[in-house]
This record gives sequence, C-alpha cells and structure tokens, in this order.
Amino acid sequence: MLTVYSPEHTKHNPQVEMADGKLVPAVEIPSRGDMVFGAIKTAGFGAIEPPDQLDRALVEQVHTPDYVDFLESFWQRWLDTGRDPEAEDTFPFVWPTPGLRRIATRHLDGLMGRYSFDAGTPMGPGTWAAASASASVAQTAAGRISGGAAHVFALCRPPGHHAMPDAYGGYCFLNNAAIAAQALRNAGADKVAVLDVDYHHGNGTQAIFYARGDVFFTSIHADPMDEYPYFLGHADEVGDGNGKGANLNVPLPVGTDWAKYSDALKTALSAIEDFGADALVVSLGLDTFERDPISRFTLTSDDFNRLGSTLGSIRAPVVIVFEGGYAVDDLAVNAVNTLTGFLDRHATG
Ligand code: OKP
Ligand code: ZN
Repeated sequence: MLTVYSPEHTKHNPQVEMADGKLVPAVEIPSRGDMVFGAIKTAGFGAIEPPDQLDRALVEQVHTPDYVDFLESFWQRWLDTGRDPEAEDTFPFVWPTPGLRRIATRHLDGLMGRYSFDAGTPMGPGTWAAASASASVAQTAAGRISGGAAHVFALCRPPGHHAMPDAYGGYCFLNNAAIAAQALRNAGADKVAVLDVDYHHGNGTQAIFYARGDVFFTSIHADPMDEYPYFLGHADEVGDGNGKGANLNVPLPVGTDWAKYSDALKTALSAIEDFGADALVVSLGLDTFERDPISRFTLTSDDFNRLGSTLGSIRAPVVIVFEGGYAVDDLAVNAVNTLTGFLDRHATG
C-alpha cells in the first residue's frame, strides 16, 4: 500500500492552545506526523511518496475562495499590520454569532473571527505551508485510487475533518477528507462515501456535503451533547435537499468500548453498502484510544487491528486519511495495527 506524505507538516508547530481557562501545551504537534511516518517506514507497507502540487480549483470546490485566500495570506497580513513577528500561536476571540454581521473586516482580529469557529486552534507562520501540503497529500492519494490503486494511506497533518466551507477550528484548516472525496468524484466515481471514525464528529465534512446526494457522510463519534464539537454531529442530522438521507451520525456515549463501537461500525458500513459507494474515504482518527489525553473512548491497541480489519471488509477502493490521535507515543503501534488489520482483509483489486 502506497503512503503519501509531506514533511512540510512540521511547519505548523503550535506551542500552546487554550483549554481549561489557560494556555496549555498544544497536542496537535509535529511529533504526531513524525511518529506515524516512522512507524509506516519501519513496518514496510510499501512506497512512501511526496504529494503533487495542490490543485487550488479542487480546494475551492469544498471551501470558499475568500476563505482559502484568508488562510494563505494570514501570516503576511499579521506582519504587515505590525503584529508581533515572534508570535508563534495566534487565536481568534470574537465571532459573528447570529445577530452580528458575518463580514470580512480590515482588522485581522475581525477576520480571524469571521473565518473560524473556535479559540482552540492556534495558527502561526507555517500553518498555511503545512495545511496546504496536508491537503495535497489527500488530493494525491485520491488521484492514485482514480488511477487504479485499491487503497492508499494519506498521512495528513494537520488534520482536516473539522474544517468548514469557510471556517477553521478543531486543529483543522483545509478539509483533507472532503478534498479527497471531491477529487474522486471529479475523476469519475459517481458515488463516494466518507466514513469518519475519529473520536470527534467531522462537522466540517458533514457541512460540506450536507445538501449533496453524491457524497454519503457517516460518522461514529462521542455524543456531541458531551463532547467537542457540541454543535453538530447529533443523530437527527440526516442531510438536506438532494442530500436528504445521505448523512448518518452515530453518536456514542463517553466510555464506549470496542464491543459497542464495533456495533456502530457495522451500522455505518451497511449504510455505505446500501448507498452503493464506488469509492470510500476513511477519516482515521486514532483518538478513540483508551489513553488518548483529550478523549474518552476505551479502544485498545489490539482493537485497532480489529477496526482495520472491519474497514477492510468494504468492497470498494479506499483512501485512508489520517485525522486525530494525541497519545503520541502510542500512535505508531495504533496506526500500524489499523493498517495491518486493513491490509489483511481488503481486496487488492
Ligand atoms: C480534533 B480532531 C480539549 C479541547 C479540545 C478540540 C479538539 C479537536 C480534535 N481540552 N479541542 O477531531 O482529533
Ligand atoms: Zn478527534
């Protein structure tokens, strides 16, 4: 199995994030990507290749052009407007909630609020370089599927599934999984499914495809009544317009173990089968792990082998897109277990 990877991810190097009323050490850090890369190399799953150049038109099929411009120009504008050039982590702190006007202001603090939905996502000098490289990794992996590969691992960092059409948040800037799904559609797959197994609901991916019937989105995640991102990911969100019936959320209680998790996985996979997907994108978060520092499911390292095997039962080509997972020292074994389980089961063509 080919892995697509870019070392550019290290340029997004946040030091702190806001949590629990203070600045705490950031968890979405370069060592995450380095750890998974090292593990893939050692495991010898196959070639590891760099991404192609990012296709801006593709990105603008899932994000608004003004949002992409904002991300790309952010750091230069920070410098041009006399802000601290030594700042490593910047945070929004005012948002145009309903009743306020959602306008792109001249002041960067207003712009950051306009184009974000949380204060938990530090942005710095290298964020665009890393986020755009991450998106190109997903794009390239999808391209290999369209070229005939049965499965490709997109080793993306930063993650993408929280990124909305025009807002960043949840450590995400560009929606890598949505970009992969759109690339598959563009290359001729009539029906694409996205299965999100990150601990957190993929609100961005859901929002991007919510009114579309050509991309089925299903997510298994901690109940947003109790967990981030709170304001999306509930079971009654079933899609809109042409997308009605093409969205399936399976929220699970905090504390969920593999037995309960695997039931939900069967539900999601059978819905994908019913939809008749020509290709599948998996948003692979490893934060369902029992020792993840910010999450509260109880999957073990062995369970990731079972997860991979269950994912491998799908009878369609698969792009696996890396999302969350913050128990850095356990990411290597959990990633390798997932991919080993997957490859043992998934048909190669
Ligand atoms: C990103 B991905 C914890 C704050 C949590 C947001 C979590 C984003 C997760 N103190 N902040 O889905 O893994
Ligand atoms: Zn997550």
